[in-house]
Amino acid sequence: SLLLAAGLCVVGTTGLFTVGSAAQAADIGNRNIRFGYGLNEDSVQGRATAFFAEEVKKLSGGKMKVSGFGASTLGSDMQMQTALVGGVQEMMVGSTATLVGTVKEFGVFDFPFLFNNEKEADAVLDGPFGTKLLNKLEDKGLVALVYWENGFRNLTNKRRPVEKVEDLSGIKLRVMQNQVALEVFKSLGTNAVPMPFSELFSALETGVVDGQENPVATIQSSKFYEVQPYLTLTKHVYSPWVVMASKKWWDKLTNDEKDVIRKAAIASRDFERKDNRAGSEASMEALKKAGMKINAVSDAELDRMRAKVQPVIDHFSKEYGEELTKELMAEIKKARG
Ligand code: TF8
Repeated sequence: SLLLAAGLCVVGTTGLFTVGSAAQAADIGNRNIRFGYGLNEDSVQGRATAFFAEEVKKLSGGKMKVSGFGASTLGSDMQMQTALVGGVQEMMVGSTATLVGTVKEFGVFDFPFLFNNEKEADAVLDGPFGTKLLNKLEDKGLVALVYWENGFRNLTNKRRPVEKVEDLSGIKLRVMQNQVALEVFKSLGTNAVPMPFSELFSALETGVVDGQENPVATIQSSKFYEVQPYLTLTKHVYSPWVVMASKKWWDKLTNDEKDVIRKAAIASRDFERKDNRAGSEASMEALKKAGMKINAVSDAELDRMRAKVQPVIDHFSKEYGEELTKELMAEIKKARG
């Protein structure tokens, strides 16, 4: 065992990453990190936050401790963003949709039918386009680290199965809090109501709204099946999440501490996307079992929806600058190969 210890020691000092020794040599102090998220603990966000916490612990030799706070217990996305900017909360994950008030260009990710599949989304988000948008947050007091996947959104409601665009007419639909989402769902004929996610379950339960849209994983983990009989598989938009740190806090970290957070964030991204993708089939099964009536929408009807929302996309493309949308489209084309 003496030999073994010596061996480990050699590995440690030659720079190969052995946890204890590398972390000890590095400039890492004791840090408590509050990490907030909106979904329940038993959700993709909860699992990925636990994974991130474990990675940070490993990479810091146990010195940096991440505590996860789920179910919006630290506030809605926007409240958490404010807390990060003010330096009174260290980290969070939240929707790009709620960042549009801070960096308006994030609104492009609320354009319906932008990505055809996850591969395209990964390439664009992790590539120069996605990175450029993340970097815009730094001036606003937020250090954005990686994108996690929320995923392709589908529609639930308590009124009727949605088979064609006309079926959306007059449905009181909760939408995420930005202009793009609002105008998109108005153009589809719904009575769109912007609302933070933290208020959504009770709004569905009490009938303040008839429906909402989110990926199947969230429909399951947030128990929307308890109050929503109809699920329509529209995959109308792909939503990313962003893992962020408070810049006020970040600026006080040593380079080695920043390195730990960055590495753990990248590992958590890969874990979360895998987990989300592996789980969506099971979520569908669970929703069926829970009694939801699930229907798909024909391609012809999806095309009609596309046509209805196109003027909204055109409008906001102009607002963000045609350059930006051109760049985005070029990146998507590249990803399509
Ligand atoms: C929404 C989003 C949320 C997530 C979560 C709170 O509908 O999809 O589910 O952003 O982080 O508001």
